[in-house]
Amino acid sequence: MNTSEWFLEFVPEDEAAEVIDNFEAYFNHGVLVEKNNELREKVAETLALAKDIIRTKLITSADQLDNRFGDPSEGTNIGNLIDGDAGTFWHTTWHGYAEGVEPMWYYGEGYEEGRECHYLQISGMENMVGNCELYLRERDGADNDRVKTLVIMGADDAEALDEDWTEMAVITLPHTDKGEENTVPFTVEEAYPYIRILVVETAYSGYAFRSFWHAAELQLYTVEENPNSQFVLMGEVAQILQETYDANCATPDEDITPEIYEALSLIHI
Ligand SMILES: [Ca+2]
Repeated sequence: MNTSEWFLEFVPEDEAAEVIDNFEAYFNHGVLVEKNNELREKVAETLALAKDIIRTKLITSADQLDNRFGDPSEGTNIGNLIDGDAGTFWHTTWHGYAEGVEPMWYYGEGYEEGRECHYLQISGMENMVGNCELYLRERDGADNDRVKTLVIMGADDAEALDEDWTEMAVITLPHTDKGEENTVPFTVEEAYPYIRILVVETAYSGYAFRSFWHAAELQLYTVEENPNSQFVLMGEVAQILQETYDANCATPDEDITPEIYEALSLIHI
């Protein structure tokens, strides 16, 4: 007569830890989300490596930065934005209006109508098109007026009238606490040699939006994939990984399920 039997198998300690870890993820949603975020980071690294991403810095000289809104005491050195030093910053004017310059009035959809915005104007941006990235580091010590939402506008002429600037992108930073860093992808359909970065919302402790803002570091990049990369050579497999990753990233943390986690985990070898 056949009977079923149980076998006890030796499992190495690290494998056992992984089994327990996965088991916990099924019953504790916080653990699942944490593991899913770790997995997203690993997949993002794999994808970037496979695509052989070429990242090009677009602000290479402080001469590209127009200091019309620089504060007379804390905004005189606009090069502070690109000096690689988190301890130095640039501040738009909080001593009344900048001389001879009016703040731009932003009428964009979704924002409070008639809000006045200080902007940073940048030249030499004719290559900012396609897949791009914004890097912004908040100041360590400032309680108020940290950048939260910004609008990028473009024009063919440095002196174009306000109404002739075209909206290129709207970006809300995910990390707006003191000293936090942001790297945010965005896409641009049409390039313009001049851009303006208008800040339309700030992060604060005690004050609402006051028009003026500051940042420790700010940079813009174009992000290109190598056309002969491993990603391209992998064909369909790479596409499926990309699509599964995109679907995972588009799912809010509260909706992450073990199945969604596993779908990405299984394909990422
Ligand atoms: Ca700096």
